[in-house]
This record gives sequence, C-alpha cells and structure tokens, in this order.
Amino acid sequence: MAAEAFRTLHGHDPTGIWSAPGRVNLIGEHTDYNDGFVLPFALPHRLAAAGAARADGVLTVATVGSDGRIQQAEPLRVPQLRPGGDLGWVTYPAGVAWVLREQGVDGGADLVLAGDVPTGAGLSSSAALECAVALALLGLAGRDDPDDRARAEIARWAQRAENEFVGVPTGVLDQMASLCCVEGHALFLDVRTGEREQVPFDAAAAGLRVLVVDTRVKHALGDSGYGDRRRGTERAAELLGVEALRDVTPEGLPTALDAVPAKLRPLVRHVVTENERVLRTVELLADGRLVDVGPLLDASHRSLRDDYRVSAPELDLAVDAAREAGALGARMIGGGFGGSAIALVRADGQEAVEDAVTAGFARAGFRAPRIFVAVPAAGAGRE
Ligand code: GAF
Repeated sequence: MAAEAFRTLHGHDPTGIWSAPGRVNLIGEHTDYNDGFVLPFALPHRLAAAGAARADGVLTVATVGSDGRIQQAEPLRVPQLRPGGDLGWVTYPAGVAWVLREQGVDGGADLVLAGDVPTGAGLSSSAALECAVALALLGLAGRDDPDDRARAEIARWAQRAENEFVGVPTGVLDQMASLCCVEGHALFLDVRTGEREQVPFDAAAAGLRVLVVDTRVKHALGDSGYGDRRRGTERAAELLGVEALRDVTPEGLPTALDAVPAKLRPLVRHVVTENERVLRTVELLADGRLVDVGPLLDASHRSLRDDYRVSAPELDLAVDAAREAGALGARMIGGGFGGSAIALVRADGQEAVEDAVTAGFARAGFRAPRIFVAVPAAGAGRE
C-alpha cells in the first residue's frame, strides 16, 4: 500500500520500504521510566514507510488511510526543524528527522506511510511510526541492517524524538519492543543496563492464546495522567535517595513506604511489586509454565488499577469478564486510561471469553471492543 501510494505521488518506485511493529507488553507496566524490567513482544501489525532520499534537505511525508486516501503534509526543511512547534500529525516523523540530524544523518527524504497498527489502542502505534521512519531515514543514508546494539541506540533516539520534539514523557519500552523483538519470543529487557534476553514464547504450543481486547477508548500519553505518575515515582526516588525506584528491593519496600508521603506510597508499591512480577514471569516461561503466569497478570492489573490508578472502567470490565469466563489471567497493558487489555486463555476457552467480553461491553453500553489473538512477530526491518 505504501509503495503504491509512493508511485502515485512521486511517479517512481521508492528506494525501499522499512516497517516496524506495534507491541503487546506481557508484563512490566510503568516500570520502564523507573529503570526496571519489561517483557513485551511484537505484534504482526506494522507501520510501513516507503521512501526515497532527496538531496535538498526537504522532508515530505504522506500517509495512506485504511480507506486508501492519501494525506500529504506540508514539506519540511530538516535543518530548520526545532522542538516545540505544532506540526499536527507530522510531528512524529519530523521529530525523528530532527533527532537523526543531531546524530549526523542529515538528508531529506520523501516518505509515504501506511500500516495497520491500531492508533490510540495502547499497542504502540506511535513507536511503530517513529521506528519505521528512523529505519527508513537511516537506510536511505546508507545505514541499513542495524545490529542488535545499534537497534537499542536507535530506540533511544526515537524515545528522545518523542520526549523532546513531540513533548510526551514516555519511557523506552515501546521503541525497544518495536526494534529489538524477535519472532516467537518475548523480549526481557532490563531498562537500566540495557541487557536483553529473547525468551521463547509460544502460547499455541502450550494450548493457550493471548487475546488482545482493544476497548476502543482512545488513550493519549500526552494527557496529564501519565506525566503525573512519572513525576510521582521520580519524586519518590528522590525522597528515598535512590537513582530510581528500581533500586528499592521487595525486602526494602516496607521501610521505603514508611519514608514517603502517603500519596506516593501506592506508586512505589506498584513499581517494586511489578518488577518482581516480571522476574517471576521470566522464570515461569523458562520452566515452560506459561499456564502459571495467569495469576501474575491478575496481580499486575490489580496493582495498576488500585495502586497506580491508570485503569479505566472499560479495561476493568474486559479483565473481569475475561476472568469470569475462564481466562487464566488478564490485565490492562500500556500507559492506561483506555487502550487495550490482554487475557491469557485456553485455546478451547477462547470463544467463551470473547463472547463474555463482548456481551459485557454491550450490557454496559460501551462501544463494541475489537478482540484478536496476539502472536509474537518480528521486530522492525527493511522489507
Ligand atoms: C506507554 C509508554 F510509552 C511506555 O514507555 C511505558 O511507560 C508504558 O506506557 C507503560 O508501561 O506505552
């Protein structure tokens, strides 16, 4: 779709097509900006960028909607890009061009974007966009095929584009997932050290499925809730005299809770217990005990709902209905306040869970959710 639209717009083939996936985070929510642990896997849903280099330092960006309609933004001069302006939907690709210029990747380009990562669904459509554009601009500058180390560096650049150019204070989970995930695996990432381990993850082989329930309640990380939580955890770390909440151990948690003001306690408790849940999940997966991960998903959801307070009625309903219909465990994923939940279900119980969630939404008068099975797919690359 991106290549065809590129030919329509520019009258010649693109030099290449680069694409990047959205993600599901199995567990480890709101731990990334606390230097903690995360365990995402890539979705088959991808954002593709068809591109060709330009010698004049101009960046043109067009997107193709699901209805095939092409929307083209005003051309931008890369050397003149500065954080803080409002460029509408083109802010994300512009931010990536800005950050890459700071890294010495300076050319202009024509880009045409198309994909099927649901937007505002907590499945990392923004990171997919950033990472596809980053790989395209790097590839057009002759820097294709980044190795694993370079991918982690590009993820940090993409995060910087989002933090400094777009102005959204996210961690690096989504960009790392989009760039570093490998098909058939979940990515165990220690955000502080950058250490990564590919953990084989094959739910189908265990007779299980991971269902994604997109509540279709749009979430936006630029809204204050996400930044408030982030600042709260940073403040707690400061008061505790540690670099990040990652440094608080489960054994040290009671003392830490006594040392911070009441309103910060639930935030600290969430981060510390969530990091432990990630470590436990990785152990269970290594032992081939995916079925036992369910209670950890449930505990993660309770913690996000009651301590971190980033859930939403639709997410709670999806989780409760899935569990009542036999799911082994379920939780909201991503930043929260809307977006998606996941449910770990037995293959033969999938339909019952889907029906129960859909019926629950209808009874509550919520918009019908979109439900699909998530299978770990490949990370970003050239097509
Ligand atoms: C969003 C952010 F972009 C991530 O960095 C992460 O903090 C996540 O919310 C919560 O775990 O996806």
